[in-house]
Amino acid sequence: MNNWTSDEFAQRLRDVGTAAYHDQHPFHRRMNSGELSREQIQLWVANRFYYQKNLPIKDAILISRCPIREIRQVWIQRILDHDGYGGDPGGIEKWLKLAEATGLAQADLESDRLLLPGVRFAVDAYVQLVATRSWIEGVASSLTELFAPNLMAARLEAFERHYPWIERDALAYFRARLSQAPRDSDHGMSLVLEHCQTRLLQEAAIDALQTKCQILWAQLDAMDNHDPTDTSTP
Ligand code: AHQ
Repeated sequence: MNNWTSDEFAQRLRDVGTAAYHDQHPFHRRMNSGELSREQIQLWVANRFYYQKNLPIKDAILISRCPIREIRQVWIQRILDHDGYGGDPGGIEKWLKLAEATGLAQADLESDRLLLPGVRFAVDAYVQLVATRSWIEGVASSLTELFAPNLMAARLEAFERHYPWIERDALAYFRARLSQAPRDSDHGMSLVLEHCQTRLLQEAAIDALQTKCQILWAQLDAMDNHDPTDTSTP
């Protein structure tokens, strides 16, 4: 089979998100229309923390598997964005501030006390995907962020309108993603278009992105199906 042209390949990558990105998940739809309870917001913040704290781990694994120095030099910024660097406390610190603004204690997140099995296994599957597939498939899996800016903007608007009990400053994490996500997805898209030079690699990139969409979707399934007042979670 012959390769897709660059334009056709890029369009097929975008089509994956159009069909399966988690902005369309019922939990996000209810969040963005103001229907979530305080407990459901807390459940989401606590469970998404497990995703957030595993991002730098995932990115460090990707860097360790990428043989091209120039790519590693750029990709390392993602780790600094989350772990913090110099004067910037980083995204994990911002997420902990968001948690406190929802009424959670930082210890609730650090201890994984509220972590649902479905979220744990979905996030661990993301780290495993990057640890076991080629580095360029790992890059392709991060391209869900092509679709993140619209979701971040909708989320910020929804939180300010429907959840005024969360102070605006606590939403700093999402404001930072408005510029970090497009910067990252521009870089990721250019790498995937440049380094997937066979039809086989192009299809592997599509599969990695589809798998990542399912990883994001599965986390919200777990939260959507959990009654936050039910304290019997294992
Ligand atoms: O805050 C998010 C983030 O830093 C990242 C990094 C990127 C990756 O490397 O997979 N994906 C991602 C995402 C973040 N936020 C999610 C959200 O809904 O708030 C979206 C998620 C993504 O689109 O993959």
